Amino acid sequence: MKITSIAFTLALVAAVAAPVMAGEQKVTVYAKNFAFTPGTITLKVHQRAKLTFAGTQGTHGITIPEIGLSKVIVIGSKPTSVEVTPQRTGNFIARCAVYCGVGHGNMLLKVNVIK
Ligand SMILES: [Cu+2]
Repeated sequence: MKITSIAFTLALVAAVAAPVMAGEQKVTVYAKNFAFTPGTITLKVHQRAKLTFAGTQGTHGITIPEIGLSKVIVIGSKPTSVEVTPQRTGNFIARCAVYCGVGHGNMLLKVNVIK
């Protein structure tokens, strides 16, 4: 458990300390009961993207394995940023990964990865 949390902390520090490269995509997605805003994001394949998730109401979660985001990110009041580099094009649908109430099942984020 300790090793896991240290590794997690180091990964977080690395993610925060990573310089933003020219041309890097930056997208912020807000989560509230029961929607992601924007509801659709578009990323370029093979291009690094910094995704920031911020909750404005409730606690939610997201995982998008199709673009390399395989662990659930819990979205609370503190924004969380992750970097991904999508490896294939396609239209994917991510669902809220933390049960948040009656509208949970309708809480979707469409992720389009284009050339
Ligand atoms: Cu939910």
